Amino acid sequence: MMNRDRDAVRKLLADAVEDGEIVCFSGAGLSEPSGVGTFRDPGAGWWTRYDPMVLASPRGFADDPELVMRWYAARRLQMARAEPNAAHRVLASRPGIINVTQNTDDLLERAGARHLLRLHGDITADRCHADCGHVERIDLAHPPTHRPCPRCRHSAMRPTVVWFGEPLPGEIWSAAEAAVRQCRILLVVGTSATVYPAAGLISVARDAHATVVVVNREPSGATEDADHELLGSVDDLLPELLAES
Ligand code: BJW
Repeated sequence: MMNRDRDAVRKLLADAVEDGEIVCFSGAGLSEPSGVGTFRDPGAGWWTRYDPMVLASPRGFADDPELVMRWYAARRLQMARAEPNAAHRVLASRPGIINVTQNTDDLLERAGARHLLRLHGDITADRCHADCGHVERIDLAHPPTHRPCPRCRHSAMRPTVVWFGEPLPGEIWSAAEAAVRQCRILLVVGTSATVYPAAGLISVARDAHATVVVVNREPSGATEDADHELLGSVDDLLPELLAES
């Protein structure tokens, strides 16, 4: 039966964090209190207003690269204005927590997280779409528009993120799977848990007999696998659940 007891969860986390046995698997809800848009929240989520296949797929980029880069410029400006919130800060302050995130923003890094695996890439850089090897760091406050790759000139520059239909970075995925297989607690934070293979980490944790703790504003794709589910905002709940005793 699902347990919603905050004190029980706080105790579980306190024991496991000392032993370095927590993996936090996060999504867009972690950065929502910082003012970064989510993807599927009714009304506010990007995918409730725009077609993900137009903005976040190789086909969409081939069809209209100017549009895709304008959308990334808008998101980059939003991220440039954002600051890490209390949830980023508490996750980063606990060296025993391995952060596996689907988020492409740099807020966990800016909060000081040291052990961080980014499954869907990093929006703070662009690379050549044809993979000639050219990569450029981006100033989020001055995002670039559509432009050719300056090295190979055959293709265009694009964000170093993972679009639909593209594979996740292999080494990062393997490291995330290995960490989840070995953890005692998988803390699932601010994700609809609907995008694969990332959401499959929850089954990996279950198969390895880890305890699954979900912290989300509403029930999600992780609900049925949760041993504990706490509903609320991450910036309220995580500092309380991970408070040092
Ligand atoms: C709060 C809160 C607060 C809010 N406090 N909570 C069937 C058809 C077609 C494709 C597929 C299919 N089945 C599977 C696939 C594959 C596909 C997929 O999963 N599709 C499903 C959607 C159906 N997956 C892929 O294509 C992946 N690649 C792949 O499978 O490769 C295979 C391959 C192998 C070998 C060769 C080639 C290919 C890639 C997936 C890439 C996802 N990319 C995106 C965008 C790019 C990144 C960027 O620009 O930033 O990544 S999509 C978007 O979704 C983004 C996110 O990382 C990802 C997950 O979203 P997330 O984080 O869960 O956000 P939301 O908005 O969904 O949820 C937020 C939650 O927070 C909500 O529940 C809120 O309630 C909550 N919340 N505020 C607490 N304050």
